[in-house]
Amino acid sequence: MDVENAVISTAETDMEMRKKLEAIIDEDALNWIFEKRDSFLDLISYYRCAMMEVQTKLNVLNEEYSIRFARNPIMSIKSRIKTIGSIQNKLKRKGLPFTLESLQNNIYDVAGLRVICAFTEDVYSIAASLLAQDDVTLIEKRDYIENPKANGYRSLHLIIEVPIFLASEKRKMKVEIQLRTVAMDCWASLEHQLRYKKNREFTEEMANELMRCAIISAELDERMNNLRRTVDALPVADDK
Ligand code: 0O2
Repeated sequence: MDVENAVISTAETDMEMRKKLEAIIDEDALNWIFEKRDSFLDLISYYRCAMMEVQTKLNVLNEEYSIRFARNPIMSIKSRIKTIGSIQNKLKRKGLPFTLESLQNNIYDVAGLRVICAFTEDVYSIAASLLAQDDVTLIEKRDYIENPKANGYRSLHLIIEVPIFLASEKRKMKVEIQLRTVAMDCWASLEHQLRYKKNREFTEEMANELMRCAIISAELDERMNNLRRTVDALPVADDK
């Protein structure tokens, strides 16, 4: 059972819901959810609105690029709201209390979008176009393409703040955007699957092999970029 669905469900009595949730999350999270359920659901819905807002901005950019350059720089967009369990773990890891204030002030990836682009250059053009918009504020940028993580992970991470307009107020909400190429996404998805396989030891040799795969993936992006530049430089033939 999904924690968020259980929290949102109104059909069940509190007692029934508590029983189901006990199997998934710990006592602290459980008490917190029951005390703050309404405010928590409001907050999550604001994050969902902000996520939709940013996704629309990205779709608009993709549409414009497709008209101007006859191709789509964005191949797909995935979105997700962080689960309660994952929020709780992150707060715990950072030694922070499990409160709504603490969540809003310290967890910047409650609303997350993953944008898969065709080429590395598209990652940077889309990021630049988004950040140039006057209602978008950049809070944090981590360029793991320029500076890959020690394990080889590459992506451009942005934390931005955007306004959402509610019936009687305007709120600024944070959204995390991970921009990456198809090759970067392929590596990250497979690495995640391999590394988190249950009850298996992940050896140093495996980590080294993953690193070699990351280098091949970076080379693939580089060669594809070069190929695209060559194709773009070709004279345009007349339509028959
Ligand atoms: P989920 O379920 O994807 O949300 P912070 O505490 O914010 O300073 P954090 O959150 O680790 O540090 O930030 P970072 O390093 O920018 O990475 C956050 C997200 O990037 C991760 O989310 C992953 O989605 C992705 N990511 C980062 N490093 C790796 C990696 O080595 N491999 C893969 N496959 N993905 C990575 P979470 O937090 O894992 O959870």
